[in-house]
Amino acid sequence: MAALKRMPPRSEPAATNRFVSRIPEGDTERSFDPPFRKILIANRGEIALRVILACKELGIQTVAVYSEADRDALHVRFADQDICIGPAPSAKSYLNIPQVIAAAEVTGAEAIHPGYGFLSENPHFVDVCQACGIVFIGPNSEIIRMMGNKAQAKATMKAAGVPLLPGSDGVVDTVEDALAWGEKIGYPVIVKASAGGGGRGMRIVNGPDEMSDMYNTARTEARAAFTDDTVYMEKYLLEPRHIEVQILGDLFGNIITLGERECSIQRRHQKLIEESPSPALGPELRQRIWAMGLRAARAVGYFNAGTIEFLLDARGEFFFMEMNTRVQVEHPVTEMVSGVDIVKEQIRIAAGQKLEYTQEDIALRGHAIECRINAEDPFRCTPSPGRITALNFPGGPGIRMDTAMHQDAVIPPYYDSLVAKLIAHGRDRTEALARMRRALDTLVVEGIKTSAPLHRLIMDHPDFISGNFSTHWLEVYLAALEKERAEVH
Ligand code: MV4
Repeated sequence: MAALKRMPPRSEPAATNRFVSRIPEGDTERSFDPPFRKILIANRGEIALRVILACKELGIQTVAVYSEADRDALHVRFADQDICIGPAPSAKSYLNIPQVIAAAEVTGAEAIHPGYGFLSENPHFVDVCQACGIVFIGPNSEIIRMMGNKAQAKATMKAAGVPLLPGSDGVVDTVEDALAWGEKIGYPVIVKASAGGGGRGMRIVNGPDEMSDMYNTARTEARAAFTDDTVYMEKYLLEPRHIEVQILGDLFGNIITLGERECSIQRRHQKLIEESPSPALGPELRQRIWAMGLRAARAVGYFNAGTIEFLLDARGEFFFMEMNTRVQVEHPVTEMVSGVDIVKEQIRIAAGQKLEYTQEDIALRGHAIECRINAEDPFRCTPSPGRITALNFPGGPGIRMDTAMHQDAVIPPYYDSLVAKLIAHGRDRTEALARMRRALDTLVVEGIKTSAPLHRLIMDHPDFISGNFSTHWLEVYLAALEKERAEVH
């Protein structure tokens, strides 16, 4: 290669132009061991693509699996190999363990990345992978099994000294016990399915007169949804915030945190907006919640990427709610403030490599916010599958979009409605919000309806701008919007 011609030295005096370079020297040829030769991605959509991008950077070959509805999907196009594993319904394809394992075996994939959802928190799948000599990119099945049982997870955390809400110690087997716990805890209480999480099999009980009905419907719903109908109880917080702590751990017992995410903007137990750092935490509370996230992870010998969910009350007290043993949808906000590629770290950890970072290496910078773009009518909350006829992806400083959308893509009705995650980073929250507004204004998705217009309204709302909101804020705001529309029409 021809050497670049050096510019002649400038004649102006440089004395007034002093600066400090933060660019490290001697870092041009850092080598690394590729963690695996080939990975199968047992997922679809933006997260399958996200994993493929990490593999490409690491020099790892990729295998995509897909259902008959996803033949033309981008994760199939960008993988090195692809295998159809069944018809459109996920039970017959993305959840079909024998088909996924067979695809890994015929392609010689050494490891499987499960993404989120589907098989990502299925301890049986992890056991099958192990029996077949395939590395599961995540924690082991014992950790997943324990955290999947929310009553058991709480008992473990209590023993470790992680703060919990006042509640039943373990499962509540009869209405009589439920009434006794109701008196002890004090109303309102919430009945939650042990096998639940994310809102299903949950009932709020305002007084003893409601207990029998609510307890029984919670159990019936839990039986239908999870076959496991055991439930536990805890104090119901009226306007909590949902704050979660991102953890990374390796197989050598090193565990670090990448800080917290604020996830209170949700509807029907689906998060819509996430950000980091949380506007609700001051430095002292932030340190305490991180320390408890680390304590929770250490208590179970956690490894790979994980998230500890807390509820924060109006008085600034926080309580362990549950632990997620997968990479989360909202991991990009943490990547934007930490500079850590969480998916790459997951892969390296699974291959038995040490964490690339110590806690001291982690310096969180600025503010990041994510809007989940769903294929749905934003105000009616109904799905809007179909063909994408025109697209423009926002860009410019501080913008990232994780998506598998493409021109003429058909969004199938069978799966989650998430079609894109728009992430904005800035020096502070004000700059991140300004960048998000500008990105939403230049995002074009035609042919389907998306939640983008709702996000644009939220970005201008005084409560959102001030950071003053709880988990119920969005429901109240949507009801107000609905009322406004009813009056106009
Ligand atoms: C709670 C809670 C208040 N107190 N737990 C759990 C799953 C998550 N998606 C919502 N969850 C909640 N758990 C205690 N102890 C409030 C919520 C909650 C909620 C509950 C019922 C109906 C709507 C809700 C919306 C946001 C948060």
